[in-house]
Amino acid sequence: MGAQLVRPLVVVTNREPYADERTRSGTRHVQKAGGVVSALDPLLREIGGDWVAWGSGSADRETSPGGVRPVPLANPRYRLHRVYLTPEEVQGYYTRYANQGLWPLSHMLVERARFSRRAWPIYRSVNGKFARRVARESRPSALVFSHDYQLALVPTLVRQLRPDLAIAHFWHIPWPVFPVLRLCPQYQELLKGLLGADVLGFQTDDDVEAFLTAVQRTFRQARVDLENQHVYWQNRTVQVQSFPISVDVKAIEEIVATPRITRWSHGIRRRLLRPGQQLGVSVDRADYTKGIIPRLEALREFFHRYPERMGQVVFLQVVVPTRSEVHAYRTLFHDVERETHRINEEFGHGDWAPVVTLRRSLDRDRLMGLFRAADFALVSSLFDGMNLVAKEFVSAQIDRRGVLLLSETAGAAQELDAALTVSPWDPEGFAATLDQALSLPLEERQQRLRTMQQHLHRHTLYDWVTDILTALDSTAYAIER
Ligand code: GDG
Repeated sequence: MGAQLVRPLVVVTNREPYADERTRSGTRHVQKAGGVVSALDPLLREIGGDWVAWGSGSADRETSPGGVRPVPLANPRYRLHRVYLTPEEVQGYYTRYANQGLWPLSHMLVERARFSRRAWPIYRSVNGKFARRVARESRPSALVFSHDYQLALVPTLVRQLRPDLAIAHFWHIPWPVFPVLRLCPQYQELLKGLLGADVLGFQTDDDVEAFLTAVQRTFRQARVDLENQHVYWQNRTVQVQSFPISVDVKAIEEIVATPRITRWSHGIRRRLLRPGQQLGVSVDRADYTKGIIPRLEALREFFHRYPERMGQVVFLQVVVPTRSEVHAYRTLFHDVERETHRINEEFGHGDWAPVVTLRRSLDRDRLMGLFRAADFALVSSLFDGMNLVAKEFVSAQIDRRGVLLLSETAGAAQELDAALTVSPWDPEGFAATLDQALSLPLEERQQRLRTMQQHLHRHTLYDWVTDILTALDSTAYAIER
């Protein structure tokens, strides 16, 4: 990719792309995992700019004089501006309001959502902290690109401080339907916060429609143009549009074709499989929205219904630790281990264990190598804004032998329509589709992958960002691939 920066860019996210952690012998510089970071870091490395984020690493303060850390360390390409939060702020803004309130609500898992009256003012004031930092670091005429449910108030707060800036905000997770949104006591404030943006991006048209409906039902003074996806609000036009996020398909193809990852990829098959067996994979943050337990239940159902499949499949589930400060996330690990153990006890025999659970993160190159190595991938989220793992799996399948089983309630399903569809709410159906996947002729596997790979080549990560920034200012960027 070649890109030319015409107006300065300021990215704003909750999570920082790089953290510095204290160790016994000094400090360690780590790149953080997660959808948002893996989408934006390659872009800023290419075009440069500024990134404002919460400095969450234990050694962040020492390593960033004046709160600024040029990154990546080995070859600095952009400036990371760290916003520091007190433990009370982290608890109120991040753990409680964002992760125990907005996250489950947006995924329509209403019984898990709790909105604390004490957390709300903290969420608001931390959004203010981010907005002030953005206002301070942004050069005149900069484009601000803020992100997600932790920072819903940033667009309006930045606009109040710096009306000269153009602001795009992208909402990475689903937008809940109005009867669900209304359960949040502060939903009107959240809508007002987001309407401070010039461009408001969502993953799918369903999200856009749900957002526009909420605005229409809530504010009599807003004029909503459903057809052109505009809101006229406080003498401004807010463009509300879907921009499905994607992956850097070429970079993934290149990584998995290197001799090192090719060797690793073959090696993992040799280590895990006996001749004739197929390798299934799933990779998720340990999050209840990803449907890990329903997936394991479907696997159990699968071996019950199709006993002849015993010994034919090894399923590797990588569960990456995340948000361990939230109780529901800590208990999920135990549940995954319990379910894994149950399946292996019930169906395993000799040296064959149907499920292998890996509770740690892998480096990105190996992760892509694992996707290349797999015969099938299970992505069975309950709800998911997009799901980059599904797109990465398709991109990494350069040998074109893998089958993607994808939940229809993940945003990715709207584009990857050559995947086999599964529902985490339908274990029998899930099991039947898995049985079908294992017998899918090679030609059909290839055809399905080819269709999806072509789509990803036409809609890359760079198209996503170009489309958003061009919607903000058609003259802002020249990005060539
Ligand atoms: C949110 C939305 C939306 C995972 N394990 C490791 C690792 N990862 C990488 C994956 C992928 C990313 O993290 C996860 O992205 P997802 O899209 O699957 O999910 P969320 O984190 O929930 O992301 C989601 C996304 O934002 C972007 O808009 O798609 O719907 O929920 O890239 O590969 N990376 C490394 N090691 C791991 O162990 N290096």
